[in-house]
Amino acid sequence: MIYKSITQSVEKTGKQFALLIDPDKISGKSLIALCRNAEKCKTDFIFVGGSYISNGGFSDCIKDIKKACSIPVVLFPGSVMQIDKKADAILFLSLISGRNPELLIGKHVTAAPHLKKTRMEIIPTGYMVIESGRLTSVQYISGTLPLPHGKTDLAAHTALAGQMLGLKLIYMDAGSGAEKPVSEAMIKAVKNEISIPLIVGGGINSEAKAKAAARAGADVIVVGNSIEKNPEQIFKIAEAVHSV
Ligand code: 1GP
Repeated sequence: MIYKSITQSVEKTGKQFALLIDPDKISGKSLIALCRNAEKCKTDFIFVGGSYISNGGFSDCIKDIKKACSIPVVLFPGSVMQIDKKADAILFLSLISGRNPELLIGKHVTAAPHLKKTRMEIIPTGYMVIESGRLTSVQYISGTLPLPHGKTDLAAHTALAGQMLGLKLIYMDAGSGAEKPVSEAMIKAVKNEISIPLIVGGGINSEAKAKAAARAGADVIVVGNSIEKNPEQIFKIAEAVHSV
């Protein structure tokens, strides 16, 4: 269902907006208020997860989101601990920009039997971490080198290899709070090379950056940090993405 909604939107050259919620950073009344606003501005998905989550409120966070709105919840897991059967789908991430076998297949073996018991939609996703100006949590936690910011060919060929391996989505991420988002040149190069949908996130903190990423070819734009700091910004970002 979720994957179908992405491919249908791509067919119509529509752009979708995903709000990323890190359960460590927001909870209670502010989370509920944010979800209600997300619904008002027709947010397409709520992604939940992060490369490092330290508190135990993951499951409660999803419960609260589900109570507050009817936007599909998609897990964006930083670890096997971030699986919750109340979610609608999971981005089953393989870190194809890195060379760490645990994140290419290892953790997946541990997660697979748990996922089989749930009814959630599994979306095989090629996850690419892109250099962003400074060390981000995802680089540190994954112990992998990001793909260099200016190496557009390498990014395009990595994404193409992911598609040839049968992955259904590519997610290019500069990392949460990145200084520089993924460049428009890299988004264009990757989009030209693949025929599966492209998600882009990390360091997108203005309407202009959201719009630029969508215009360059991103099909789904993810914003976390910036909206966490300024929740009212969600209206402008959603509008910027949907109007491309
Ligand atoms: C990070 O792509 C996401 O994994 C979103 O990044 O928090 O910088 O918006 P921000």
